[in-house]
Amino acid sequence: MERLIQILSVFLLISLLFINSSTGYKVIKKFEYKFSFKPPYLAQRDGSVPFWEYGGNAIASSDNVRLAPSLKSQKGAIWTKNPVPFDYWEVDLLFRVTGRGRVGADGLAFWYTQSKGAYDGEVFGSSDKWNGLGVFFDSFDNDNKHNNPYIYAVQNDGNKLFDHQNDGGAQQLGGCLRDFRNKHFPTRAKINYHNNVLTLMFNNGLNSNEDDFEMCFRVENVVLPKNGYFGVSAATGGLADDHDVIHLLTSSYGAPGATAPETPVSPEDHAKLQQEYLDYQKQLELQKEEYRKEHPGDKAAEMEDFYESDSQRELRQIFQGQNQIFGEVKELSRKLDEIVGKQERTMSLISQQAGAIGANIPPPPAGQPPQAGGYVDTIRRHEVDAIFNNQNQFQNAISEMRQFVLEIKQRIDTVINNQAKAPTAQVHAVGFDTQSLVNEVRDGLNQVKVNVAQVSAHLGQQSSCPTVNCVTFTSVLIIVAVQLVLILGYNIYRDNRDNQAKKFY
Ligand SMILES: [Ca+2]
Ligand SMILES: [Ca+2]
Repeated sequence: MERLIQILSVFLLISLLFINSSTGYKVIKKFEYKFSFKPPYLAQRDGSVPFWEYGGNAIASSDNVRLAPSLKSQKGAIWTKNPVPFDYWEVDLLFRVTGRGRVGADGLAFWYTQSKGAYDGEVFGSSDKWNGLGVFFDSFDNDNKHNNPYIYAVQNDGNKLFDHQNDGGAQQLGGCLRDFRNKHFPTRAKINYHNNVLTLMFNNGLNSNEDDFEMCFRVENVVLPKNGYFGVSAATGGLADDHDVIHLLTSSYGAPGATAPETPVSPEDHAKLQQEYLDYQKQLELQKEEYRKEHPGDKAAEMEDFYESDSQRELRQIFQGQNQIFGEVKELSRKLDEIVGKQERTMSLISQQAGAIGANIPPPPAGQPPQAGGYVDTIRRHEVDAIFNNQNQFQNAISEMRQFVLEIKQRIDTVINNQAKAPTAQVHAVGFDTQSLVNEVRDGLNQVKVNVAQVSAHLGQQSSCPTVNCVTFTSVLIIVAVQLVLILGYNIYRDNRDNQAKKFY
């Protein structure tokens, strides 16, 4: 097992080696698994966390370390077993602080101290008067300045009492106001201590972007004791939150002397490193094989799953990408269905309206072909011609009647003139001339009557107008004019409706 771990550490050292070109120096950053924990095998079956010790009310599971549960006055902490052998480091802390209350308490602390702190101390679950650094995620507003939850760092030389009542007060090295409670995604802090500069970058857990960090504070000239211990602790008070640490990943920076001026890597060196890397991989495989033979069914083989291999990572990324594509395609399909549904509804509305228009048209008479367009019956040409003919006959008959009436009038005038010339004729009340004239007038009137009767009979056959004396010449002209206006109006109306019907389709 020891050998396996040694080889594993060398493997990680080489794989995590990178060149920081911006500073012009090679900076060796190395993942330190002995100062880290992470799921899915955070705690082993016996509840222990490899390379770490926890106590107080803390409980470790395979997924996280619950430092303090959401009960009143709980305290818990987890500390590294061994002192940190490197001077500069970066700690990536993924955690959740969740509670049902609008306000929570007390908070969570990250420590780097000369010696291990307590598991049920006074400062966020660990010891006061520490020598080193404390970074506090302080939920509760003790000084009532309405500035919590607050993140801040306090350095102590082992003699000062923490100013709890003022949330650190003047002891703060630096800090920022960030609400880290009850976030949808876990919150994340990167605490970086390099070349005596302390920096805290914070991810507020509002989205799933793991690189969405913002600067909380940066403090220079921070000198921390060497060979300290890492720890995380939490405490609740009258109010309570769950304080869960999901992972703590430590990387070390090489000591100041370990940073070397930038020199180009020669192809020979590169090939040599590559060969060494391949040799180590082979050796690792051999060792693992031997170990499996020696310890068949041993659960320590789980260490293999502790770290994700390149191919596993690639597979996971492909899987995530495909899930995303699948989601997008599903969304597109749903939108397409919506569009098709809307189109069908529109078509059915159009056909309903067309049906309603068709229902208003009377069916064409039997034996007659339906009208073009099939909408409205109309006055036909021959009917218009018949009306004109009737009107002409009316006009002729009326002219004849006028001539007769004029003739009668002339004859009456003649009779009156004759009587005026022969006054003596009064003795004979009715003279020969007068008698003959009266007879003539009577005959003429009879002839007019006969003619009128003939015209009336003739018109009765062709026209629906009941009698001749129902119309005068002026009224006939008015009727003709009204009919023309009606026909013209009707034609315009019909054209408009035809045009509208065309537009509708
Ligand atoms: Ca506080
Ligand atoms: Ca405060």
